[in-house]
Amino acid sequence: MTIVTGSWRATATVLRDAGVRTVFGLPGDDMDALEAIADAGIRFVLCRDQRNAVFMATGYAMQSGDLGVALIGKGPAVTNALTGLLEASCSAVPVLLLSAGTAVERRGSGAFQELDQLSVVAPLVKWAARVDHPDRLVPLLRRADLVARTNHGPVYVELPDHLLKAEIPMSRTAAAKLETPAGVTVTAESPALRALLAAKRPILLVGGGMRHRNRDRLVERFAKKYGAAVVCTATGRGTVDESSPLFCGLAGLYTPDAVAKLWAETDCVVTLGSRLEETATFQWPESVGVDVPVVQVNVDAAHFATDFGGPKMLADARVVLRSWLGFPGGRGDTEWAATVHAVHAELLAGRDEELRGLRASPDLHIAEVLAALDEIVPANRILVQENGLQDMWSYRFPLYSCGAEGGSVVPSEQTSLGFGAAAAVGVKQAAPDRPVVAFVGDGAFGLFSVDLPTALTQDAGIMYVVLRNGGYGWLQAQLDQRDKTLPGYAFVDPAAVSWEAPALPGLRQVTAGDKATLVSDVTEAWKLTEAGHVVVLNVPARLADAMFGGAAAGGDFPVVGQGD
Ligand SMILES: Cc1ncc(C[n+]2csc(CCOP(=O)(O)OP(=O)(O)O)c2C)c(N)n1
Ligand SMILES: [Mg+2]
Repeated sequence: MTIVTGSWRATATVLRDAGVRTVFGLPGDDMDALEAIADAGIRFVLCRDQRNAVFMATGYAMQSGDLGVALIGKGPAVTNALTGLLEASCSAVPVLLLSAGTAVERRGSGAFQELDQLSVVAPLVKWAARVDHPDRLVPLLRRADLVARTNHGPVYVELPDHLLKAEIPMSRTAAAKLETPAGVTVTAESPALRALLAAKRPILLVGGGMRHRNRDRLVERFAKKYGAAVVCTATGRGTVDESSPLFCGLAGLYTPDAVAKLWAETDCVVTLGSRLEETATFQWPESVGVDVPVVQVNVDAAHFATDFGGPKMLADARVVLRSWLGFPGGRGDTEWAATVHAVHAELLAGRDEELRGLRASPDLHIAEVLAALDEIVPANRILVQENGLQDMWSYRFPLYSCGAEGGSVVPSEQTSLGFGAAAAVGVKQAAPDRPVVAFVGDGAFGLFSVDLPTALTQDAGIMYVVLRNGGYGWLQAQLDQRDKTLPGYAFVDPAAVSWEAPALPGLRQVTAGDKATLVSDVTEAWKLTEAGHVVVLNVPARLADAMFGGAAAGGDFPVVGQGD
């Protein structure tokens, strides 16, 4: 049996054999990990902040569908990574977090940066282990890999310091290739299928669980066969071709007005790989899940939303779709399909009209920036999003749409501020040949900024469109809605609207002046990005230019969680 000296060297070998090509992280004091990873031919993206490292690994996993790996030290390094684990967990993506740990002989002695790390990460991971003996290292790492890939979430492995120079036995066997059954047999008695066949006005909701599972356009074919409207959750975005005539935008909070009538009339909702969280189901009609069945297909029973009645199928949604497609029946050419086509066309016409109106007014609008990006950056771009007051425009189909070639990475229901800005670095690693555009608020960008130098070390073009409204616009809008003012407190600083990112060597910045120069500004930013630069396109934004008006814009401002 081969013996490898040192836990990190053995780990690097296991990772390499598992196909890992990139690790994101910030090693602890000892540099063995860095050296071992580099020697194994794996790229180590050296971050400044562990939270960002896990965000990057999560972005990598979301884009590639493959394992994202982050590597960190111990104690505060682990607590700092927790928000990253929260995102990976809520996005249900395969991420492996590796950390250092206190040596077994020092545990309980008040050792430097000692922490019960297993307890701290436990609620956020699918599986966690501490390797206490050299013999367990390879089997536990292999299990971590299997669990992360199949249980849809992050896993954690701690490598304590007493193994730093240990002799680690490598396995005599190659890592097992995971075998997953190719099909399920859905019979005519299946309650889910019966609900589907009985439906006259179905809506198909595509969740994040369908990412990387729609290679041959199964969803679009299924929708056509059954004449269903197709909508998606934020995380599910990029799975379906949004130029398909049955596509009608995002669900819940982001539902375009014209689509509300489809929700009012539907008689069956089919959801694929979604947990039906609050944002995705916001303002659904009361009848949905009561009189109108919600057919849910998920791989994990814990992901079923039990607030909604209707058949539940525990299976891979891709496999189920294939089976459903094979069944005779389906009513593609219905009145309902015609209604859905008409809604799709109405959305496109509405966007054109809205843009015409906005272009005719003197101010620069975020919607116009999105239209310019759509025009100038090639269609295979991946848009990486945040969830602030103003970047939220990018959630509104078809103001921004993700065509057949396009990609999208969106934060989970947790909407951790700064996720998208950091994830973009991981997305670029996963898709080096595609344009990556991060569409972020200045608050999110500020949180990420400590790792802007990290992005610059990668010699890969990323375009950051930073909407500068002077700070935390979302919170300012909440404050502005109150009857009672709180003098002396503000979440935005009007002077900061004209700020730029810190001047760093190699960083290119373009500031969008006004609408007259918008196209040339975006073109310049894109040309620099295409040439391999990290580019910040600073866009001054007015608080009133918000998708959900708020008091600032004199419109309605839905407060999620308080419903109405
Ligand atoms: C870690 C974290 N803290 C707080 C929040 C709550 N939050 C949501 S949006 C927002 C402000 C975002 O500011 P910015 O990115 O500039 O976007 P803006 O709202 O200004 O458009 C905050 C603090 C969050 N989502 N995540
Ligand atoms: Mg802001």
